[in-house]
Amino acid sequence: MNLDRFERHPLMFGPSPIHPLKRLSEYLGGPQIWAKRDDCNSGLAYGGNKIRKLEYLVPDALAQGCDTLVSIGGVQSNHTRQVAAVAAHLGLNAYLVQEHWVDWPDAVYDRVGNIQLSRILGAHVELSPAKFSIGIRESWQHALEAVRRRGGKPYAIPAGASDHPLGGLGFANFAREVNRQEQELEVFFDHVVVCSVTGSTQAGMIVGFAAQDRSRTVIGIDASAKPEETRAQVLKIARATADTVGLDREITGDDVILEDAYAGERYGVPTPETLEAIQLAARLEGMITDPVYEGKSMAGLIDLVRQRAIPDTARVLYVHLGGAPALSAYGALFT
Ligand code: 5PA
Repeated sequence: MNLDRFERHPLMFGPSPIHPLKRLSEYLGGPQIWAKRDDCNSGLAYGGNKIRKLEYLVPDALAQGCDTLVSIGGVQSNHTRQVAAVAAHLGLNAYLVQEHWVDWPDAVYDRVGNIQLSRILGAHVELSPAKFSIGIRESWQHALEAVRRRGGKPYAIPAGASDHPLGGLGFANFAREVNRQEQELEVFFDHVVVCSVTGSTQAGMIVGFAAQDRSRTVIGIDASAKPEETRAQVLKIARATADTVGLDREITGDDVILEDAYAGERYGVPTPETLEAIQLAARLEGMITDPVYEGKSMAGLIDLVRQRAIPDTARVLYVHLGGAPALSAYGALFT
C-alpha cells in the first residue's frame, strides 16, 4: 500500500488516543475492550471521523483553487458540522444542505447540536425536505450550481465524505496509526468494531488493515437501517481505495462484515438497546456516545460480547467516531 504519495493536510491533534475500557470489560465479563477516540481527535468543532477523512480531501480542494466546500447530510449531521469547521479553519466558505433524514419530535431539533455549531461556524445552512439516502442528491447539485452562479468555485464533498475518490484514504491511514500505537502499547487488536453508514470509514480501515501482516476482524455495525446499501457502498469504496493505494490483493465481499441487528427500524432513531448502551458507556467509563451512531455500535459491541460472538480471548478495539454534539437535539430521551 502506498499512501504516502497522497498529500495529507493535518487537521488533527496527532494520533487519537487509545485507552482500555476496564470497567466496561469487567462488567461484560468477556474480552478486553479498548477504545480509540476519534471523537476527540481534533480541536476543530469537537472533531470526529470526518476530520480524518478531510485531511486527504483538503489538499485536492486547495490545489483546485476552490473557495467553497459544499456538502450534505441530515439536520443533525456531524459530517457537515466538521466540513463547516474545516472551512472556517482554512478561510473558505461552507455551503451545507441539511436534509430531513430523521423525524424526531424534539422541538429544538433544528436549532441545537450540530446545526447550531455549523451556524456559529459561519456556514451557509440550507434546510431541504429530502429524505434519508447515502447517495448523490439533486439538492446537492443545486447547491453546487448556486455557488457557481455567485461566481464561487465549489468543492463537492458527498455525504460523509464517502463516495469520493479520496474518501477511503483517511481510514486507511488510521490503520497505520493503530499499528504504530500497538507497538508502543504492546498489544494487538484482533477485533475492531466500527459504526457504518456512508461506508468510507469501514472501507478505509478494511484496506489499511489488509495491507498489514497480521489479519484481524473488522466488524461494521450498521446504523443506516439500510444495510444492503451500506454494505454495497463499503465494498465499492474499499475496492476503489485498494486500487488507489495499490493494495497487493483484491478486496472481496468476505472482507465486509456488517452487522445489521442494531440499527433499529430507522436511521437516526434509537432503540431501547441504544439507550442502554449509551448509559452503560457513560456510567461505567464516563464515555459519551450518541443515539444515532455510536450508541448503536456500542449496543452491537455489548451484544456480540454477551453472545460470545466475539471470543473472551479477543482484544477488541472499539472505534469511537464522534457524534456527541447531536445529543442536545435528543434531550427528550433523557428527561
Ligand atoms: C458517522 C457518519 P461513515 O458514514 O463513514 O460510515 O461513518 C458513520 C458514522 N459515527 C459513525 C458518527 C459519529 C458519524 O457521524 N455521519 C454522517 C453525517 O452526516 O454525520 C455521514 C452520515
